[in-house]
Amino acid sequence: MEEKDRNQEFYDRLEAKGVSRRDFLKYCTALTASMGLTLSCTGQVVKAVEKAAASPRPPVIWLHFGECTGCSEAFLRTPDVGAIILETISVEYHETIMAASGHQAEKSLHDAVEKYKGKFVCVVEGSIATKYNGGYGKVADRSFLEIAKSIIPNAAATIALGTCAAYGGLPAAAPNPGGYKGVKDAIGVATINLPGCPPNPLNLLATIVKYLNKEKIELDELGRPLFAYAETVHDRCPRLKHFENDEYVEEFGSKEAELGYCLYKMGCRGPETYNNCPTAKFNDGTSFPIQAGHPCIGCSEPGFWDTMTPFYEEA
Ligand code: FSX
Ligand code: SF4
Ligand code: F3S
Repeated sequence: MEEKDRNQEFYDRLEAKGVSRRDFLKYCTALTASMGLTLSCTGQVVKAVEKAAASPRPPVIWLHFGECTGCSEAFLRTPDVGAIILETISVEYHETIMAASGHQAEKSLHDAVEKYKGKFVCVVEGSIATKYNGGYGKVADRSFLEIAKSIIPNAAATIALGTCAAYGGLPAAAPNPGGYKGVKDAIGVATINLPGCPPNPLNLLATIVKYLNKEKIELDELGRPLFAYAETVHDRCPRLKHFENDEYVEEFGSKEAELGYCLYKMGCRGPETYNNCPTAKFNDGTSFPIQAGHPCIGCSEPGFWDTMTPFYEEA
């Protein structure tokens, strides 16, 4: 099929899901910002997403362990970004959105792993109980630990979505009786970590697009893609003007920089938190915690919750 026709087919599929071409371009603009690129690169990003959508959709097995499902909710509640994500991957198993339950669900998981051994992408939400032989977290009488060990090593790549899967997150908060850990620490496999509680769906989309286009995803020493996590929240904060300098105003114009005063004295952890929230934003680019008037609580850092509490106190 010609490239033009393939792209048209992709746009038709999105249209059928209620995402117009105009909406798609809007998300590509947001995606460009979330990748830390200047807006003049939007055309390249559009092409990258089109190219990714034209490649065979990789089978994805999506596992849930100890967590609140906020990570899935974050992308399912951003329906257009969710639709684009679901147009580029083929979700073979996902407990929150699948119709099957009970034995039928167990069978579909088993069948998907057998069928796509070595080829599927595993997306993991939530952390894994490691103490007492994994006894503190089970599905269908199998521990998270056992499930993780039997499935994840068969994946072509593993994305740890959210702070829980990346570093342990809330289930690992003290005293952590179950010995909850992130995926890498629990079973020793390499993961691409997309922390955040919840993580930004645009960062998941950007990771999938890069993966499908066989672009190298540069990671920092904590397994986070540099395109999204190289700078701190503070580096791009719209309230930065009131903190130290006027560079932000020059770069982004004065409107956002007049948002209000710095929240550092209210306990803002923006200076020690690596994430692209100020440029990617949440809820279809509406806002992010600091823009909405709340200090950053460092939700994407390893050690969150323990190292970031008590909130509302200067670090
Ligand atoms: Fe954790 Fe995600 Fe926070 Fe919740 O699955 S990162 S508790 S938003 O849901 O894992
Ligand atoms: Fe930095 Fe937080 Fe102040 Fe923004 S509100 S300038 S992130 S300390
Ligand atoms: Fe989390 Fe701070 Fe962003 S609380 S969502 S890392 S602004």
